[in-house]
Amino acid sequence: MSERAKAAGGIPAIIETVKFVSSEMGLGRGARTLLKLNQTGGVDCPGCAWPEPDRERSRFEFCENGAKHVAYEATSKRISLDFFQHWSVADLAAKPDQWLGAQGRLTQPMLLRRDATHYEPISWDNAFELIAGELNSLNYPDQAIFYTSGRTSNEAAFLYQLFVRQFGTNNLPDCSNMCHESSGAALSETIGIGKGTVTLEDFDLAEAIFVIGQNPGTNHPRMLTSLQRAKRNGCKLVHINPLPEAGMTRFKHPQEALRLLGSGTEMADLFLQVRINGDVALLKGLSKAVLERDAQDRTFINDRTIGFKEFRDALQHVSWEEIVVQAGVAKDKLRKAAEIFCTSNRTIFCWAMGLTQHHNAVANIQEIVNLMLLRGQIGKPGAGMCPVRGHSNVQGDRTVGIWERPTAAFLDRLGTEFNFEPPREHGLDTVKSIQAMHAGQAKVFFALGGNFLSATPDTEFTAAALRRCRLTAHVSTKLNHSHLFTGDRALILPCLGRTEIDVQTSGPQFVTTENSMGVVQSSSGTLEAAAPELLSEPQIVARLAKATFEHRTTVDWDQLAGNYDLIRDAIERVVPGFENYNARVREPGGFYLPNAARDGVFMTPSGKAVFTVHPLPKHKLELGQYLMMTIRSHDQFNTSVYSQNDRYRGISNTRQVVFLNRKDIELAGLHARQLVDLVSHFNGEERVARRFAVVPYDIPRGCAATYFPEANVLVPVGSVAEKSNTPASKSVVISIRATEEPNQS
Ligand SMILES: Nc1nc2c(c(=O)[nH]1)N[C@H]1C(S)=C(S)[C@@H](COP(=O)(O)OP(=O)(O)OC[C@H]3O[C@@H](n4cnc5c(=O)[nH]c(N)nc54)[C@H](O)[C@@H]3O)O[C@H]1N2
Ligand SMILES: Nc1nc2c(c(=O)[nH]1)N[C@H]1C(S)=C(S)[C@@H](COP(=O)(O)OP(=O)(O)OC[C@H]3O[C@@H](n4cnc5c(=O)[nH]c(N)nc54)[C@H](O)[C@@H]3O)O[C@H]1N2
Ligand SMILES: [Mo]
Repeated sequence: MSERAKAAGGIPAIIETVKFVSSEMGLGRGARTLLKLNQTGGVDCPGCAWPEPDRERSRFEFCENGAKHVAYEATSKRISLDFFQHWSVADLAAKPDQWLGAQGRLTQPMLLRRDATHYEPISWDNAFELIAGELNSLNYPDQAIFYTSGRTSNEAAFLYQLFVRQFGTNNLPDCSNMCHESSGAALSETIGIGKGTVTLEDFDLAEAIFVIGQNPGTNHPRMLTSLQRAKRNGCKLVHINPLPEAGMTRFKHPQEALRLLGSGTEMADLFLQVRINGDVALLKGLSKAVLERDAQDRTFINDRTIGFKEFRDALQHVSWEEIVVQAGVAKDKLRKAAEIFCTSNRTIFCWAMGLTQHHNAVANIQEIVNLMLLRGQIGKPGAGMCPVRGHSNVQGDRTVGIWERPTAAFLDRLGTEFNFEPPREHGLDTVKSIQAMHAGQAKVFFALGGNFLSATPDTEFTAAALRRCRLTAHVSTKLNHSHLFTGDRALILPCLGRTEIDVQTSGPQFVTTENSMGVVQSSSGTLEAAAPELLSEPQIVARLAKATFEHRTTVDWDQLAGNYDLIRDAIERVVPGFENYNARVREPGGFYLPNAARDGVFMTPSGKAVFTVHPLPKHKLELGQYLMMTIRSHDQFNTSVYSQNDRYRGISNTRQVVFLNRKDIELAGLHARQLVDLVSHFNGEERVARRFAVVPYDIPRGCAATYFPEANVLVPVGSVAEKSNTPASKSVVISIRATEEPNQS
């Protein structure tokens, strides 16, 4: 453990980037690839979903972490055939995710037979036939589950959902179920669209930006550039987080670092160190302060919203005492934040997983909506809601139909376009899929990307669920734990990554993605395929569909997978907002999807934005219990772990740590670096994670933090957010026990 970093970015970020990229890719190939990243006509960074500037782009539109995500995919390391001959599945299963990912790219389809100890090669044809055989022998289509992770392009995602719905089910869980589902649910109900309402240009106009429950220095580093620019325009920044995250405190832009060599830009004007899940209280405090100052926008409230009176009356019954205790933030600090909020005429609220992964996640976000409606801050330039998405195309996948609860209108258009009757009954989300497999109700699990086992809650329960399947099959670029805790039989289907050249019968293809701000843009790979056997994701879906349906299909799969323009034409006819898709996406920078709320129109049943009333969450921590959040380190992309370091938080050579307040450590009779076992408590059940080192940290009393995915064993599968069913992986109740050292004798 070393000192916590005082600033994010700077020269250490440059050194780290060069080291990692050159070790994975070689320096020349690495540099050539990075210079294409996020350039018009180049590769859309497979890292986060933060947008690129619409007009001028710098030569270096990428960050340290984006560069690492690219190098991780574009590595020159390969998993060869002897690797799988050498390593048994059991031995591989015991290796950490970091080791598995570091072995290089997957190069050929592999099969794990029933009761076999090792994976063996299989041809693509045989692999598709095997899956088709299992699918066609199910009693009914809902016994199959089709997961998607958010790197999948619009084209692959659209084709995939078409295949799944022709097969006859809406069982399309995705990573979004664990991510921004709560934002989608909260915003659709209140402002009539489940997406954010700002564009990048709004950041230049904003007078105040609130960043709550998000760590952009690590997870959306390019966002810091926008925040820095905003600051220089005189915008005020407020950071609301249990942790004083590095990038939000001070930021040295890596591209300016060489020039500046100073201490960087002072970022947040105000830091509110909220307790974990104290945000409903905190946001209610801000709303209360707005009303007390009589700073609400009466015209906006009267003309454009409903439910204000109920909201105001309910708020009167919430006392400042309760607010201060639950938020863990003093009243004068809340007043300072309210002062910034009330004196700004253009305010943006940004948030991510710190708000979406709690029982009351939907309430968290709807309290932001309440606050913003009070001052009419939605639907005008320089103001609005900004849920900052995670995976680079998680928003696009949902737009083109990856959703277990599709609207009737979408299914109608899909059915008309392809001349079939799509299933109407809603399907299973991620948590329900795990439960269905565990209960033996689902038998085939197929994943287009991702690492289902490590990303989902309750690792041991999920492993048992996967083991009860007849077949588990994964389309992947890298080896991960989901390949190693399998059904009776398992398949690894290796695919092209986004950085690679994709040639189909009609010639070289590009794919498209949608970023956090609803911009649809193209992405073309520049590197040779990692191995000759790799297929593109659309090709894999098409061949699987052909094997499964034979003549029972209304779709010309070969034609679509042979020319992605045709897939885009079909998307244009099925999904509103994609008019002239092929032409517009070829223009530099792509195009914006329509967003009524951004334009000030609320597509709710009443045509108005809706105030909502939520109770203060109940916290029932017993003595010796803590509320634990599972968060990302600076050196991982979700379950892909790059190193054991977390530079900004001063952690090196380990991820098995639990961050605790010094005073709590003292009171519990623990000491720094001591190894402890963490026990989570839910409905009388206990789950244990062993041997975590205690780290004293600047975190509120009663709170704890651990890393995802190591701590996922502690997240109970049944502990979910209301309405969105997102695992409450930032609200885990734990207690701490000294680790019993194994008996030496
Ligand atoms: N380098 C890198 N980039 C990524 C990813 C990655 O793993 N690595 N993942 C991508 C994905 S899929 C996503 S969804 C995003 C995730 O981006 P983030 O949401 O920033 O990711 P987390 O590490 O989960 O961080 C949550 C933040 O919320 C805070 N927090 C936790 N609980 C609370 C709370 O109760 N209240 C408040 N106010 N704050 C809280 C934590 O202290 C932390 O700063 O990043 C994307 N980008
Ligand atoms: N406790 C806890 N759990 C969490 C979270 C948390 O904060 N705390 N965060 C949640 C969130 S926000 C998310 S988004 C999920 C993430 O869940 P997932 O999206 O399922 O997980 P990833 O780790 O992003 O997936 C990594 C794998 O994707 C594959 N891959 C990478 N690129 C490609 C590609 O181009 N094509 C294909 N086919 N495969 C590819 C590689 O094989 C790699 O091993 O995890 C969730 N789980
Ligand atoms: Mo995410």
